[in-house]
Amino acid sequence: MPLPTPEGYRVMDEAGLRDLLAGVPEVAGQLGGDSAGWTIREVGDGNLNLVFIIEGPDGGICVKQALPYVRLVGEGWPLDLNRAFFEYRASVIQAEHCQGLVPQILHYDPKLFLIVMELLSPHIIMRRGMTEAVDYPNFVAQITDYLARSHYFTSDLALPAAKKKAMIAEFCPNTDLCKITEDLIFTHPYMVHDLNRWTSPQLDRWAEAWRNDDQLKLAISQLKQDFLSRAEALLHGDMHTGSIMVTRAETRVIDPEFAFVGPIGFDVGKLIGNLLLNYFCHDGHENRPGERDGYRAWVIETIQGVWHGFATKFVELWDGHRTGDAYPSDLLPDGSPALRQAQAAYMARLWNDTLRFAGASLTRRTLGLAHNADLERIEDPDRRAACEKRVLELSRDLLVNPGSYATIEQVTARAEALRARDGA
Ligand code: SR1
Ligand code: MG
Repeated sequence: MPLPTPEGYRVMDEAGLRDLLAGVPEVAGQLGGDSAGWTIREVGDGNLNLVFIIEGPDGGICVKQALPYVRLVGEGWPLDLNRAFFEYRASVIQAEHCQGLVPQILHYDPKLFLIVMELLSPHIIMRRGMTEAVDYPNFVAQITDYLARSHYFTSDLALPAAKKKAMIAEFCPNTDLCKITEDLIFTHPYMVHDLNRWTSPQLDRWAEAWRNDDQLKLAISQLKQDFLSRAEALLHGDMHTGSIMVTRAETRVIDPEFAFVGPIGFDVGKLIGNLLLNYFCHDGHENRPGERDGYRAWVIETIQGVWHGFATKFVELWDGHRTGDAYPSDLLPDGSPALRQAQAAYMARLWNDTLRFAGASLTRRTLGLAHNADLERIEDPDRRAACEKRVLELSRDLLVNPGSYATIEQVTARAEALRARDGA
């Protein structure tokens, strides 16, 4: 029995898409020529959706359609089609604040749960580039603009309370996608669960240790509570290097289908966690020890730059755009010591959140369902497991002892020390 879907919904194929797009003048105009001559390819290799690239004589576009189930798992895991709507809405909001850093949306079809957007070319998924040790000189400057602006301008620091509450209400129903995160990141890797997987038998004892570690289970449960309850700003919701497309000059953040109003540190921490994971993966890819030392140094610099750039820009926005209802200037005048104190406390909490969410993302990519190509592409399981053990060790420390890291340099130093200790 196929899964029930709303009237008017059908899974798109080449012919259906050709007809549909031919009927949307602004899209057909962008492709040019006769629709019969357009080339259409399904290229989706993500966990959830169909993705098509359509090319005509005048240009190309990208189409993303939600399936009524999790593509990675199949029809046994039904999934709300409305995620396409949340992605569309988040994309529109983010484009207001982060122009040039997100793909342009050309059309949304509410019956087909289908988004037509700008084709990013020659951009590639950043994770692919980073797994092959490609550096991106403009990445830090651009991603920190995105992180600071998308979060600041959707927070209570910039928005009046009524607008902020309306935004919370709009994204609140994205419960299916939040539930994926709640389960896959904050719960399953710390218990016995059919969906978990890891490099076995090398990591069997590590997975068991994670399940028996009360301190760790308390830390991840407290973090889950923060994720569930802290409505700070509109989040991307899946902010990792697989959700970023790059050239050496440009950065674009894609795929905000997990968007909801939550703790800012979740996005920042997830990105930093994924960069840390990439740092560790190169021991499994290099042809001779040390071959990728230069690249590792770039990754470390990038991790540091992401935190510093984000934190600096966020506070600058706060100083320059005090348009929200939180921390009113009537009580805390511009430039006053009291405002500085409020900012320092806010950023200290965000830092602590960032560390813990980074830690959580490291464990979920090693012991949970969805792994990262950075590590998955290491063919030799012994070499892969050696990298994964360092990932897990750092993960636990960030989750359980975030207070022992005062600076991002201390985090990267710890990552470097783990490699050095193992003689990597
Ligand atoms: C079943 S979806 C698995 C993961 O893919 C997405 O990229 C999210 O990270 C999600 O947790
Ligand atoms: Mg995605």
